[in-house]
Amino acid sequence: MDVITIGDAMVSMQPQTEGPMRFVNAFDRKAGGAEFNLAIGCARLGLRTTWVSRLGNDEFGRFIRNFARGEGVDTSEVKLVDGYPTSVQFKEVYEGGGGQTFYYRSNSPTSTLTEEAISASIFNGGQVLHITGVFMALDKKKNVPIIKKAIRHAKEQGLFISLDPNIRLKLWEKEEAREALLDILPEVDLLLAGVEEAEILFNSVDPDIIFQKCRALGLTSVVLKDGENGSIGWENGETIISPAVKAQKVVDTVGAGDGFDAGYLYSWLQGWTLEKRLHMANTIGSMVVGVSGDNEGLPYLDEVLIQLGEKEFIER
Ligand code: KDG
Repeated sequence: MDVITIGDAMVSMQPQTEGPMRFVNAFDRKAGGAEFNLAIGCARLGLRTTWVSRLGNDEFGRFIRNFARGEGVDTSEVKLVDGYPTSVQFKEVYEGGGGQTFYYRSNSPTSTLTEEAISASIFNGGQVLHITGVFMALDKKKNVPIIKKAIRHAKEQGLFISLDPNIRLKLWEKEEAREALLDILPEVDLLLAGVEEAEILFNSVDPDIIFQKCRALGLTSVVLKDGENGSIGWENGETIISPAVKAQKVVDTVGAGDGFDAGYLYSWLQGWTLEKRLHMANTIGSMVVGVSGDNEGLPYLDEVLIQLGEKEFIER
């Protein structure tokens, strides 16, 4: 496998109209979840990707598992469990692509994912373990040890550890997130954080201070994602500012960060320069926001190459 990730997924009810949810009468049934989106993004780029999860043994669970399978994600570590209905999120979307999410996931099927399920064999032949704060936030007490075990196995087998804090303040308090994530960071090689998340973690918005603090924790690479302002990368003392790639349109910003991460990991695995990796990641982020849904806008490799001007677009 190229990339292995662990986390929850939900049925995502995407509103057909903009504005407050209390006035929305029709939704499209889609699927979402930070680690799930990342797995789809990686698979669409051609990476061999494993997603470790638990879903309800119900129609929604089957829908999500089949969706992931259809995208070519390895779901051999996704089990459908009885007694825990598949989680659901309802989204509110406003003009300009922003909005908010309402979660119905307090008893997520991933409650049944235990440390024992994280065997060393999951990481055999893998290259990257990607983890995010969402899974940790769902049950800090149980899931942080799971993540630590996954990191231990992954490191023993030489995998690169990537972390996106993905701090969801509807799932945990800033202080809790900070404490848990800072505890994990010394085990991580690459941090892919939004600027607001970096501020929560490091009490600073100054990239140099953030990079210094990360270096002190032993990280070798840090990327700060700043949405429509682009991103800044730091690796082994080198800092690169990568300007934003302008989105053709912005209809739904959810999932852009996961697309960014998938693009970054893909290009890291290709051995591309930091500058090229950031540009690839920014480009994918800009493509994701143009499509409604958490992962529908994640591009296939050919589509990004066309966007990057590296492949010709033939209309007909
Ligand atoms: O990163 C996007 C995801 O966060 C979204 O698909 C679902 O909010 C979500 C979550 O908590 O995973």
